[in-house]
Amino acid sequence: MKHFAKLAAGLFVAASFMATAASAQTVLRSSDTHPDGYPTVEAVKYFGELVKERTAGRYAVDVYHSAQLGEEKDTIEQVRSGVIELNRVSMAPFNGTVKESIVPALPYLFRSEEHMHKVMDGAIGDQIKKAFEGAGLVVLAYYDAGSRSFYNKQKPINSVADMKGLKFRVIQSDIFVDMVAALGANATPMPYGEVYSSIETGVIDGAENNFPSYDTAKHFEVAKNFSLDEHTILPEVFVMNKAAFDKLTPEDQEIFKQAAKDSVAKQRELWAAKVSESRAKVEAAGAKITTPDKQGFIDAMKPVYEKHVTDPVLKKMVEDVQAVQ
Ligand code: GTR
Repeated sequence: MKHFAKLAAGLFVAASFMATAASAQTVLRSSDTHPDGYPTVEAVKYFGELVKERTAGRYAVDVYHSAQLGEEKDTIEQVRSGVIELNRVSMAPFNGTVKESIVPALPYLFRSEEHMHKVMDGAIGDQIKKAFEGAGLVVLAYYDAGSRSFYNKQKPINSVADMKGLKFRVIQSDIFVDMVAALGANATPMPYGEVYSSIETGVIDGAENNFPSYDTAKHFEVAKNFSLDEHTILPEVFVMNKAAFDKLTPEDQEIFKQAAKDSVAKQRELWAAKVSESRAKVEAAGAKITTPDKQGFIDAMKPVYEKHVTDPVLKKMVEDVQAVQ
C-alpha cells in the first residue's frame, strides 16, 4: 500500500513536470512529512507564492505534504541527488552528514527559543549554512519547531529516575540515541510514520516531539503522559538542491532567498499559534502534562557532550553559542 502511494506520487511528479514544460514554468517540488495546514507546510507554500509572484510566474512550488514522497531520511537523499529540488526537514537527520548540524541538536544548549533565534539568525547560523553546501544543499531558511519533550504510555515522568527502562522512539540521529541512554532509557530511531503504530502495539513506550507534532501525528491518543522536559530546541531546515539553486540567475537567487526570509516571519507566527492550539487540544483529549525537574536532565547530558563535541570546530561553535546573549 505504501509503495503504491509512493508510485502514485512519483507519477504525479512526472505529470506536473510535463505540465511545466508546456506552460514554460518551472515547478519545483518540495517535500514535508507533516500534513497540509501544518506551519512548515504553510510556510513553504507561502514561499512558493512569493517566488511565483516575484518571478512573474516563471517559477512555482508544489508542496508534497504528509510524507507523500517518503519518510524524511529518504527525501533528504532525493533532494541531495536532485530528484526533488526542495525539502523541509528537521536539522537532526543531518547530524551524521553535516558535522556542524550537530550543534543545534545538542540537548539543553539553547537557553530559550529567543536564544536559538539569535544564534541561527547570526554568524553561527551562517556557518551551518556554509557547511550544508558541502552536502550539496543550500539552506534557504531555518524554521521554528519549539522544544522537544518525552511522552509515553506507561507513567508520568517527574524526574530522570522515572525514565529508567522506558523505550522511546527518537528522531534519526545518534545524539538523540545517546541522550536517551544517558537518561537510563532505551532509544530506537525509526521513521516518523511508524511511531503511532509502534506505540500502539507496544514495540516502544513513547517518543519525543513538540506539541504540534504530538497532536497532528495523533501520538497523544496512544501515549498520554507528556513530560515537559524540553530537551532540545531543534530548528527545522528548508533546503534546496545546490545544483538547482546554482542554475538560477543571480537575480532569481536573490528572489528565492528573500522569499525564504519572508516565509520565516510567517512560519514563526503560525508556529506560535499552533503550539497553543495543539497543547489545548491534547489536554482536552486527556493528555497529562508534567513539568519534571530539568536540572537532573541537564546534568545527565555530560556524556553526550563528551562523546559528540570532541572536534575542535564543534567545541568552538558550542562556546560561541553559549556566549550569545
Ligand atoms: C517533527 C519535525 C519533523 C520530523 C519529526 C520527527 O518535529 O517537524 O520534520 O523530524 O519531528 O520526529 O521525525
